[in-house]
Amino acid sequence: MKDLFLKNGYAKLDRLIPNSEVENLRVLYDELLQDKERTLGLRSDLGGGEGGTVEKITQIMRPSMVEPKLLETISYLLALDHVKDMLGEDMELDFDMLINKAPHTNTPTPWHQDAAYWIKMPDKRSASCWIALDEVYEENGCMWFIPKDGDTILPHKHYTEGGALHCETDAINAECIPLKPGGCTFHDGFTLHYSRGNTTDSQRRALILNFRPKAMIQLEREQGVDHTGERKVRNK
Ligand SMILES: O=C(O)CCC(=O)C(=O)O
Repeated sequence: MKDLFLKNGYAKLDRLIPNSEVENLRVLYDELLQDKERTLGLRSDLGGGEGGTVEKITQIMRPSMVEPKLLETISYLLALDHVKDMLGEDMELDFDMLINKAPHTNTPTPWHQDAAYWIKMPDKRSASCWIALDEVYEENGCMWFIPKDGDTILPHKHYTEGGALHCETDAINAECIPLKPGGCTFHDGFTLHYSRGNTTDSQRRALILNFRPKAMIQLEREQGVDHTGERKVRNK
């Protein structure tokens, strides 16, 4: 996995966490999805919907600030172990997020590189662990990746004001990664990725943990970046 991650900028792990842990996470996850009061300010529709309409792609930033029990689950520890193994002992959790695709919302997450959302950092190591809490496949929005080609960032734009960033890319080499619940992918900040909309009868729940070097987290915090704020292009 380490070799593939370092070569392509992404890799998959068929099982990160046991089914019992998937069950625990689903309970906490669904409570957060339903609780619009406690998640206010951290929650938005990545699919560009406005307040009042059905959320197509619910994104909740830093869910463990609202529900600290998440940090007691073994997912965070297991993901960090893999990331340290791939990128070094100084890697730490920067932020977590939930991204849920509601049934029959059919809204893709557009092609983008996560680093476009982040400030410029001298140490470019990062890994996002995308944990599937449902079985994921093309029709409900599993992840697709394009093997990365260096650390350049393509120009990114918003589709809608405050909505997801996207960039133009040739997706001919894109690889689709279906997963069972409890499986995960790791991708770095420069790896292009996307997911199709959810056209099925059930939700597509993912918990995403982002890791980077401790010193870079400090740099972000000094610049006021804690991943609770607006979505915008920060890294041009
Ligand atoms: O869950 C998705 O559809 C997109 C996830 C994503 O863009 C990310 O984890 O960086």
